Amino acid sequence: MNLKTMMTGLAGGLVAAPALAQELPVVGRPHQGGVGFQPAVTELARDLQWLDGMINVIIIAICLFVIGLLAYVFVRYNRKANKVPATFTHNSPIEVAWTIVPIVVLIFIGAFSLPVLFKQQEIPEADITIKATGYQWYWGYEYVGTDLAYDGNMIGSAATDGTYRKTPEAIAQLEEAGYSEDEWLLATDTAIVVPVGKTIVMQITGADVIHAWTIPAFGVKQDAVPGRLAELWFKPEREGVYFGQCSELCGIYHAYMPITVKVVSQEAYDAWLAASVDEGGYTDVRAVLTN
Ligand SMILES: [Cu+2]
Repeated sequence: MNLKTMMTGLAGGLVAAPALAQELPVVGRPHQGGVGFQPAVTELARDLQWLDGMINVIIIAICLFVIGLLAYVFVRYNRKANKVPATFTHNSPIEVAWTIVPIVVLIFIGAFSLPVLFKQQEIPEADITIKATGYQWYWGYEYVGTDLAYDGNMIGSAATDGTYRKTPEAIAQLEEAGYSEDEWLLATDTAIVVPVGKTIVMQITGADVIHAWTIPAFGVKQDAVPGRLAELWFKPEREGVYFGQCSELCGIYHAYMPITVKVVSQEAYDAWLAASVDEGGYTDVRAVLTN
């Protein structure tokens, strides 16, 4: 490292440190006017996005075929072009064909979709297990095997400023937490922190009514049903910030209980976990990010 790089780095560090700049890129979030998927950062998400594309091709082909048949019938068999209509009522070969062909199409789709489903449902050995409990209207998290447990409330929700509106105070809280103004309704005061490249198993349950925990970029979603403990798993491949939202209508503030996951390096995770266990609750992961 030459002197200039060192000085620049030092100066940058001095400027950035007090503000605790958000150093993780925001990877998984919805965009205004967006229609596609969020970037896939797990094998599960890649699988289901591929499956969606493949089934779309089949659907479009079937739609074009049916529209083509209809157009042909309109032109060829209208009253003018076909003055004497046929009077037969059965055609066995066609009836067999329109029974067999859809069965083959469904078997083909099932042959690709069931393995994708089973991969989600067969929970592998976990590197880290986290329990998520849905409450009206926030999420509670417990790092299984440690004493660490904390809640995740939306910034600008009842717990943080009591209004559920995008007030100047809520915007200030967002900025202080390292989020942009348009991440209101997505960003939470704490986040789930996990290391990149590790298998994370989430145990999902509900405390009052049914909620659902999801991170679209991971390709996972699971209902949080009171009295039941369901599981999902993911192995994130890219460091960054990922947002999700409660996905089961759970009451008046359902739209105000988002989910934030921060995927960091193993070293940052270890440092964050130690600091948080020490403090007896969530500590800001930005304090231990070194990149
Ligand atoms: Cu909900």
